[in-house]
Amino acid sequence: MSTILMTLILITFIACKPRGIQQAISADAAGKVYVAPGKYDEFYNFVSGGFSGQMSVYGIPSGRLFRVIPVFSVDPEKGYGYSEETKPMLNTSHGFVPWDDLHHIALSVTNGIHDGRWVFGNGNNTPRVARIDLKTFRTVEIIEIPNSGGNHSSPFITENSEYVVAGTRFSIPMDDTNGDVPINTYKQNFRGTVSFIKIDPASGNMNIAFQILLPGVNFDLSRAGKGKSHGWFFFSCYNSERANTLLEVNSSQKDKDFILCVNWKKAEEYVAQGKGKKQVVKYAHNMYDEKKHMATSIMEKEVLVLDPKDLADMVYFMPCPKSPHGCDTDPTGEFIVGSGKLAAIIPVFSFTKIQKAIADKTYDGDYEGIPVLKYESVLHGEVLKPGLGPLHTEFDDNGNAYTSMFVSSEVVKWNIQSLQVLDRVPTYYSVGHLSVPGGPTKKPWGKYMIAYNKITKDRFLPTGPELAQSAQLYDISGDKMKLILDFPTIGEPHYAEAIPAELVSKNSVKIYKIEENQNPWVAKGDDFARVERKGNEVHVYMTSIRSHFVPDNIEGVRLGDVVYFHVTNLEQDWDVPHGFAVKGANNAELLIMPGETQTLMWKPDRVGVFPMYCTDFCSALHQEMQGYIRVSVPGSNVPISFSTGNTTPVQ
Ligand code: RUQ
Ligand code: CUA
Repeated sequence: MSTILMTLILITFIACKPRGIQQAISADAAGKVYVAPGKYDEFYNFVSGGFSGQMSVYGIPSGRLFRVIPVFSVDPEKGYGYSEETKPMLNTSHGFVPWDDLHHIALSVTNGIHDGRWVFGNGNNTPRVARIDLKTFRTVEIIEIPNSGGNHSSPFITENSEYVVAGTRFSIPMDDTNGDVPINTYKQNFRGTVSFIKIDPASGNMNIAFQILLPGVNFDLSRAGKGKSHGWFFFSCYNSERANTLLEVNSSQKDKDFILCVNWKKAEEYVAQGKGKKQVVKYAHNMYDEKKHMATSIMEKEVLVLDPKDLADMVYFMPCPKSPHGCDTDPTGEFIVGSGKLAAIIPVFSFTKIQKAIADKTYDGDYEGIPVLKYESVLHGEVLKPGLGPLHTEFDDNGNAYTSMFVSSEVVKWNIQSLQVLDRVPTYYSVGHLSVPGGPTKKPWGKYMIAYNKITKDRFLPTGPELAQSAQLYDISGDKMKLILDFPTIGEPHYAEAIPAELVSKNSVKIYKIEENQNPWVAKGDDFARVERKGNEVHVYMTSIRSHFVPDNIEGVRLGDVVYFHVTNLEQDWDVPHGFAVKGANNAELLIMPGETQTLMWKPDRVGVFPMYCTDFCSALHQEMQGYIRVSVPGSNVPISFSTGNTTPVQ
């Protein structure tokens, strides 16, 4: 093990030790984060949930949690992934995958500025990209990525939301090859790809436009160019050693790895000229139809691959010390900051110099056939002694950068032009990503910086072996950064973005119009409520409205039947969902929004009478919102019958 690595690991342990909290907070902090009851926060903060697979939404500056948006993981609270309508959202080429690991957030942008339309998230494990509609705060589309493993450098976005990208963290044998190869043939058989997913400007729908075939390195993070560098994309990568075992040591051998510079406008030209090769692959593409209240999943069969070996002037490698993680472009698009986890400096690259080096062919040889630009020729300069373990950089509206230092547990503020360190503040502890509202856009809103930490020892009341995950809010409106709030988060927060609240709140959907409900199983009023048998399937078309179900007594189901409860919420009032649950169902509840239809599948496992009820406290008579369903023996001649309010005694 190299000594630098040993030192860093040692320092990691020291850094994780609790420090005194006396220096933690500035005197006027409470006033700065206090949002009085009934008042709204200034920003929405969309925070990735890491291994929870979800995204959560907080208010800034209060740190109040508003919502957890289910994305890649099932969510019994909302019935997501449990209702028949939402199950297809989690379909993949591997079948139903009810969990993932969501690291990064990308809010849609127009002209490089947040537009409040969609937020994208990546699934790291079974490579996927999701789109959430900010009118409903619901996941409306998920696309799987072929030729990929560990979709980490994703879903970063171009300045007019033309594309979100997906880069492989794990290189793998390509999907159309016989993947049954010895793992130690990594160098021959494993490749990396970066995918460009086209966003339809009107609908937001995603489609993989092309993939670029690359050497078997580990792509880590990425950022689009903007302003003058619009048309380019930058991806950090580590493991240029192309090791396949004990990466901890074996991928940290070289002094420099790379940032990949992709000229995606050039790639588009090649695509238009028919230069891509169609490859047979298999990946799921899942979409939620807001009128049908229902998702469909289709299996796509082809992807277009561009190979830089045949296509010049499309990709270049730029040396970057050492195992770079974050790769961030400043608001002007001129500067690209590489953060080498094991580097003692932070290199800042100049887009103008990159263009000149390319024009002059100032190369330092090639890497697997791809030109490597000379480090000195593309460097704007290095931030000296920034701290230890630089990971990620965000920007304010005054030409300053904020870099998280994982090992030394601090945030360092520095000037992009002069590269001078201006300020540093401790974080508690081991900070990962940072978020400045608008920080990755052309127009940072400044004011706050939020740090998402990996370790929280001693910051919150203990909760057993696993402690609260945490974020810390800093005021960056002055010269000095000031810690003003700690708040716990859901899952493990990685990246987050924050956006002025009014860009989102004004578009919020309040209800779904019942007359526009096109769900095939809708019952648009009590007159349409019914129970129908189709072979061994029993379909219950049920309505809910304060405070009853129609029907609330159902008989004629037999053991061995599969029962589908299609529940339509007839309410047309904001914030009046009804829930639905039945005893013993190997399923979650449904939570049905006003005007929406959702379906719960239930396979009764025994004979008897089963209660069902509304799970969401919807009115003073919510506890009365209940019913029964009777299950008889197989072959029983109890006829299908259903009613609400029928008090006729049985003879
Ligand atoms: S990462 S803590 Cu998965 Cu974005 Cu850097
Ligand atoms: Cu409906 Cu409670």
